[in-house]
Amino acid sequence: MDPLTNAVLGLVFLVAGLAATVAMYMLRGRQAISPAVSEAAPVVPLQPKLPRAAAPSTAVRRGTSAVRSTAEPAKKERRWYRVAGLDEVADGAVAAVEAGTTSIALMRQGEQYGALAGICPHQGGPLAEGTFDAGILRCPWHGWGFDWKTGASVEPKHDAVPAYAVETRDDGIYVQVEEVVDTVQTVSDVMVDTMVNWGVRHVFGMVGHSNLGLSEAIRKQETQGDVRFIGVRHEGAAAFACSAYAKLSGRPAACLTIAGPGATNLLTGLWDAHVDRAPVLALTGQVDTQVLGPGAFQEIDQASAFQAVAAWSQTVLATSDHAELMNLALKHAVVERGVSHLIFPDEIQVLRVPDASASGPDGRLGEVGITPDTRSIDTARALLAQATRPAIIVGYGARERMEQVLALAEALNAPVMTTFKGKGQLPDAHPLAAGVLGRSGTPIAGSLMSQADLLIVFGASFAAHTGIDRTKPIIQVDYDRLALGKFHPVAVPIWGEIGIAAELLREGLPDRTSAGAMRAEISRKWADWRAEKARRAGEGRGHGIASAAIFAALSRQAPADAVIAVDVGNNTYSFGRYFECKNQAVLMSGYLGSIGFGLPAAIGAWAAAPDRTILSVSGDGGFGQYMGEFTTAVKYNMNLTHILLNNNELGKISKEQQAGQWPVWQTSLQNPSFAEFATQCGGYGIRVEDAGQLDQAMADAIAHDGPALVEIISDVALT
Ligand SMILES: Cc1ncc(C[n+]2csc(CCOP(=O)(O)OP(=O)(O)O)c2C)c(N)n1
Ligand code: FES
Ligand SMILES: [Mg+2]
Repeated sequence: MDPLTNAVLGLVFLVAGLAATVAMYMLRGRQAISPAVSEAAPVVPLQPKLPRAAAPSTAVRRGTSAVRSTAEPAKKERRWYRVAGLDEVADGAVAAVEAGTTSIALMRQGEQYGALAGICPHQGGPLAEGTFDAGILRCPWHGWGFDWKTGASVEPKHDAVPAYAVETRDDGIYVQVEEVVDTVQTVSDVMVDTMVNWGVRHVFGMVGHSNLGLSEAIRKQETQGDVRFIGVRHEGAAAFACSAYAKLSGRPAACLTIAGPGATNLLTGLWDAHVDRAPVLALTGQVDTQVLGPGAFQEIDQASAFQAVAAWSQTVLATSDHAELMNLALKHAVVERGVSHLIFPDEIQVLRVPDASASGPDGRLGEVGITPDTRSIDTARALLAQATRPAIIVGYGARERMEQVLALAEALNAPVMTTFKGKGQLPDAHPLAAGVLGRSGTPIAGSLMSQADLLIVFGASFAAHTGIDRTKPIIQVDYDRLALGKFHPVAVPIWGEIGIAAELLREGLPDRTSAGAMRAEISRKWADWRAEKARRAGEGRGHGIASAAIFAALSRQAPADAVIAVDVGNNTYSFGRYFECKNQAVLMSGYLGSIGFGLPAAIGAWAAAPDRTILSVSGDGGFGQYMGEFTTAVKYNMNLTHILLNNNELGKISKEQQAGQWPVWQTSLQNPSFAEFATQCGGYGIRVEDAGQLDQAMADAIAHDGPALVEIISDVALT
């Protein structure tokens, strides 16, 4: 080939290759996610986001003009980058370097250099990891060869790879690349912007192959301070973190995954949110629409996989009204208090939509202050007037309305007991507090319920675990009509907002004269129970510390306003029974009852309430499921403390086997030193083998500024 033809051909290959590379690289994130982005100020649920420069109009524009977008050429600029020192690449070698955001295979032959795109045009093989010989760079995957200067394929019919200009300067080797510099918004930009307008401030997840366009939109929002991304080690932790975030704050956070395995990893945590009625937004990547169907790599039918758990699920298409899809996702999550799911095929994420507008929640949600119907209030008042020993049971659904419920309790002089999920909704030191009812509860609550002649139940779901006595007359208040009389008839089902209902019930109550008696009775029962707890705390068989001692110490050491995420197992039952709450918020995997919830939930709680002390409690079995997330806590310097009860056993399962007269089988655990593990992750770890060390160890761990773990050797039999 004569030199002129050679040069012309090289130029053609160069231009064609450049276009391909630019398109390919448009799909890629531009730089690493910065962990140092400042936390956005906490927001009121569903308020528009903080004002910022160049905020898009929140007007809803129906039918975005998305599809006209891709035909428009992106604005590009040529830039030189220093990619290597003068002697960094050995003669005859190829090295992987970066010119800005472009991956380059840099080759050296004598004093000459060649620079080709680092990604093979065949299936994306890493060219810089290939072989370079006699002026030909061969891809390590399937062996395609490319001329090291022009990028032309040495085999007929194969595509060329882009080649770049190289210069040797005094201070090193420079490569010139063409970069996209325009800021035309993408489908992802519009949707993430809309998501932020709905008040979503945190995204938990893992960036990867099929979500990079979406990740880029999140990254951009993060650099503006509007959203924070927390990269986890397992997507299941992202979903649990979102679930806990919503349980604590009432607001949705989002979780982000790739297609296939990333998406399926979310499912346990999403089920937790679904069955406990917590709003969560799941964002999953998907393969290109072009290859949807035949079973491409990592392609699964995500819509079907999420069908049973999602209140609402949609695939984002080129012709979708993108902002509106995000509106609907968040509206369903918030109103139905469940999981919404958006599937983002890869190429749709980066469709350019210059004329589309973001949207938001304005005018899309009604108030939830439902006033109960007067007939049911009148019937309930008549029952209250006759009752001599009414008792109040509060569930998790009443957590935001405790002030009104307690005012009613005071007026009635009624003891107030909580479900396990409602633990902490009133301080145990309150003169009418009777602690937790049921299997993880106190004998105080149990005996006061059995002596009551009327139960007034607010926001509880009548789980078997709580064991609300159905033989008693019951007034039940809930704002979910399906929850009323869910398993059996109740005397008066009241549909309405709990605070409003409690106030209406309080109005016109007859004067109750036995004011002091009930308080004195409750106080006596507490004294008896505390004496019993102290006796149990003193027990020891030389096989570890008794749970009563562990939770007595935690009751002393946990700050009054801490958030405590618990797990599942004997450790959790013991927490329910022995820990005495001040004003702490307790988070749990209630209806799903998944072990492993505790640590990821603490991560979610840390994001939702950065100013509160965050604690989590689990056993060795539960911690083992997501222990990798301790590194996540270290990475983001989360100020949280995990209390780990190590009994070398799936203790609760052993107990179940014994109770069912099965042999105890396969419940022993092979554990590392968890305290050392925490230290090796870069956190603070301490091991406690003696009850006398509990308080100091907990105090030190809680005082530590960053993630801490207290490993307590506990006795499996002393729960
Ligand atoms: C994901 C999941 N797998 C299994 C179970 C069943 N399960 C309930 S408690 C428990 C044992 C937990 O052991 P550990 O965390 O050590 O707590 P311990 O009972 O010893 O305090 C298991 C396996 C579950 N609830 N969730
Ligand atoms: S990916 Fe390079 S030859 Fe196949
Ligand atoms: Mg255990």
